[in-house]
Amino acid sequence: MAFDLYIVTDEAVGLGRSHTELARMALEGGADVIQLRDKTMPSRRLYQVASEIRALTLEAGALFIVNDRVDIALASMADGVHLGQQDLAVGEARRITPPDFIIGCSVGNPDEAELAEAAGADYIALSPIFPTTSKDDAGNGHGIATLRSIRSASSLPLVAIGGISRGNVAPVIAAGADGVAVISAVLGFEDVRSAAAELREAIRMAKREPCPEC
Ligand code: TZP
Ligand code: MG
Repeated sequence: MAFDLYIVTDEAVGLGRSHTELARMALEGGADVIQLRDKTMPSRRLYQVASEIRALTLEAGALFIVNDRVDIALASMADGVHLGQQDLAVGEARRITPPDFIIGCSVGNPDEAELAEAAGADYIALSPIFPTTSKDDAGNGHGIATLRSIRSASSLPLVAIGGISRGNVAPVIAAGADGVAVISAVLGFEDVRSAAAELREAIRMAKREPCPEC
C-alpha cells in the first residue's frame, strides 16, 4: 500500500472542476491514493461519482478511499473508507466490511492512534498537522512534535494532512510520515497534473535524502 501522495477531492477548492475531473488530473500527475470527500452531495449522486473515480483509480493502479461513508465505499467497490473521530467507529466499520477492506482513521494524539490501531485500522492520519483553510472545523495545527509522538506510538502507515505543500513536506517526512494528504496544494492549481507530479517528487526526494536541518 503506497500512501506517498494522497489526494482528497474538494470541489470548493478545485477552481470549478468536478471531483471526477480533479481525480483524473491528480492521477495523471501520479497520485497514489484518491479520497472522495463531499459532505453535502446527495447519496445517489455521490455513488455515481464514486463509481467514476473507482474506474479511474483502477486504470491508474491507485487506491480509492471514500470519506465518512462506508455504504458508498462498499457500493462503489472502493478499496476503503476514511473515518474521523466522530464517524462510525473503526471496530464497527470492520465488523460490516470485507477482510481486505482498508479502514483509515484520523487521530490527533498518541492515545487516539493506539486506539485506532487496536480497533483494526489499516492506517492513521494526523489531522491537521498545520493550520488549513480547506476544513472549517479543523482547529489548530498539531505540529511536527505531535507527528513524531504518533510515529512512536504506532507502527501503522501514517499519513499527515492539513496545510502541507511542497515547501513544508520535508520536515513532515523526516518526522516519520509515510505519506501526505493534500487538497489545496494540488487541487487549488490550474495545472493539477503538474502540481501533483511536483509534490510527489518532493515527497520522494524527502524520503531519499532526509533534510539535515529537520
Ligand atoms: N482533514 C484534516 S485537514 C483537511 C482535512 C480534509 C484539509 C486539508 O486541506 P489542505 O488544503 O491540504 O490543507
Ligand atoms: Mg469524517
